[in-house]
Amino acid sequence: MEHSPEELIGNFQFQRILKNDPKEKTLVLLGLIDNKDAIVFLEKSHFNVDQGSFKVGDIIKEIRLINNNDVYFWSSALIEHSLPEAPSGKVNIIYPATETHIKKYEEQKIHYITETPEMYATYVKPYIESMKGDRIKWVYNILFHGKESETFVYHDKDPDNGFVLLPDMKWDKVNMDSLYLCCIVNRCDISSIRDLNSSHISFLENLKKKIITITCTTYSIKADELRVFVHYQPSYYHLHIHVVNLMHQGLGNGIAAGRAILLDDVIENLRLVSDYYQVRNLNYFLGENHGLWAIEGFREAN
Ligand code: M7G
Repeated sequence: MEHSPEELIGNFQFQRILKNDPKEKTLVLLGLIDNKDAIVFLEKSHFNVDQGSFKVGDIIKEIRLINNNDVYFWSSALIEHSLPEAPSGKVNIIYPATETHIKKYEEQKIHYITETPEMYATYVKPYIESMKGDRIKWVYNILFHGKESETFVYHDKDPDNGFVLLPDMKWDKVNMDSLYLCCIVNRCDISSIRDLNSSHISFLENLKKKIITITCTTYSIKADELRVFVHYQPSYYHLHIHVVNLMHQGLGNGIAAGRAILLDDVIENLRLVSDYYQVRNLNYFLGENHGLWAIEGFREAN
């Protein structure tokens, strides 16, 4: 069942604001489409300026002085988008949205977690198993059912070492400053970094080398301009790697300490200690709406 975004937005009945972030310039709305929950995620694009032909007067439609003092002038303005062909915003829709989706996007208190190997074995691993099914259907659609294949940047079909590299749904595919690719591995036996050990080093090294070479040849960006990382906890438990322009700072918690771990650091840690991710405590932050936070034993063990 395919829907067009126009149709979904046209039928969207607003219910409440889940989150309104002034810094990230994002607004997340909850509503109903055909009596089913739906999430609409709005994000204002940042300025996409063509150095050669840019005239600031062309994009400012109304300017009204608020005040001035000495050499300082501040005004309100109606600003149009910098390049006429560039999108001024991005709209993501999740429909039908599950309770987990709603909770993920909702404003919530966050807590610092020190996850011991025992907490992982007792609470996190069973939680991960329970989250597989439908929650990562989109991953299997990409890997095995040709979904989004028209956008693939690269597809290596080898079942053990292969992967898909494709534009992440966070990227508008236009603005290079916010370049965001997602690399999803074909193998299904690695849910998170907790499953990695030294036997995966060459697999990860090969992955990293290929991701960087392909990204840099496809887009005019250099290797030292990329942030290549994984999340712990990730939202989806199937190994995937985030490949993002370093310039892209507007990612809030997505690139923060306590969530993002550089792929190079993962490899380096495995080189130093073979079972690094099995034996150590992992520190991260977690929203109160996260399924793990709902587990009393997990909260008490923290
Ligand atoms: P994550 O670390 O599991 O969670 O990353 P996060 O979403 O909290 O960052 C999953 C990544 O996959 C994110 O960067 C998502 O934007 C991206 N993503 C999620 N979905 C459902 C899709 C999708 O259907 N298509 C594509 N191309 N990317 C997706």
